[in-house]
Amino acid sequence: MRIGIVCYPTVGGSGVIATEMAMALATRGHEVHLLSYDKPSRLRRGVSRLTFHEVAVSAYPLFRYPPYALALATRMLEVQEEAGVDLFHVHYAIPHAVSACLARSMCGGDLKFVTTLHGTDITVVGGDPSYLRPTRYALEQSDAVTAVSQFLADETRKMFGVEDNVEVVHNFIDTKRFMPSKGQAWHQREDQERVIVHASNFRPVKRVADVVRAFSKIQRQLPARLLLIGDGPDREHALAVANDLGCGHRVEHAGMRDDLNEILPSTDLFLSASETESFGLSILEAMSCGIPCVSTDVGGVAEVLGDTGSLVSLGKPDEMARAAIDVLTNPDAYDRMATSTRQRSIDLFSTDSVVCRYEEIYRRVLS
Ligand code: GMT
Repeated sequence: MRIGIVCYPTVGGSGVIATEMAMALATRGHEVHLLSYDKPSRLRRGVSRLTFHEVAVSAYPLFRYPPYALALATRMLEVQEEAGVDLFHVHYAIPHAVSACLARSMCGGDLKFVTTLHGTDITVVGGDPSYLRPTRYALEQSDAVTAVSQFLADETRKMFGVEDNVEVVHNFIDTKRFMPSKGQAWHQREDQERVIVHASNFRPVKRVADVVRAFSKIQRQLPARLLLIGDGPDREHALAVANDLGCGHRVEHAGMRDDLNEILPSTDLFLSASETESFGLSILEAMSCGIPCVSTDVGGVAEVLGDTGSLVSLGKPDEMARAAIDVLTNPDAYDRMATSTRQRSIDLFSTDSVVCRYEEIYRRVLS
């Protein structure tokens, strides 16, 4: 098939999944066209049959907000005409699905598109009255709509009243790139220092300060350090909280990294304190590396973790700390958790099985 994929290029999960999908589909023999306003950070060089198309938006002084949705619709149309794309797969509804509708209208109705919902496009942004109606319209016009968790599919039905089926297709992970290390776990190392990790875009919804608060309790009882990966608006606040709590010297901010698959295996526990998380891709990345996770029990996280991690209440860093200390003081339970978390990522979330499901959806849409 000739497939156009539209995504945000940033280090957010939707851009990561879309880019990994583009590469996986090209590797499986499809011709893939990836459209975004910048080269996605996860895009690796030298993947044959994969072409990146930049969407350029002109910054005319009259425009307070450059009309990206229009520029994207135009680029989609151009790519369809030049490359004979069979269908587009847009990741994150706003505004990508609306641009797809416009591109379809501009070419006389002959453009198929599948929309994948990722999270805040429904749970936060989609509820904004200024986005709700065009987003609902675009979902109704989509040839297929998928959501990355059952939680998100249910939310979509509730918030948007979309009658048609919203199919659940979970996110996936390359379990051969994200692998456990052959190094030693904390209980086998001489210093026994536990390396705790958190990776996110540091948006308020991630509540990174709660991760720091939980860590502050943990490090009072165990030798530990916290590695914060990623960047965003709450970075300064999180680091200030660490200093206020007197554990700043044990917190390292590693910034944006594209070598997570190399960093995660050398850590011992992943913490996530999000307020909402439709899936939690970074949790899955840690799981695939055999790193146990403690997360708030929100959104679709339980679907990802199953019984291989610990779920705690939102906004209760003390509870998070207790769960983490339990895991990090019992070597046998820790090893069991590390094995089962890795196995779950292989059994349920491997790239091939999930990409196959998308191929079936494409075939159905095209038939
Ligand atoms: O909504 C965001 O925070 C960004 C969004 C994205 O574009 O990365 O993240 C969402 O999609 C990810 C990939 O499907 C999920 O793993 C995240 O859980 C989801 N974020 C939220 O629901 C907050």
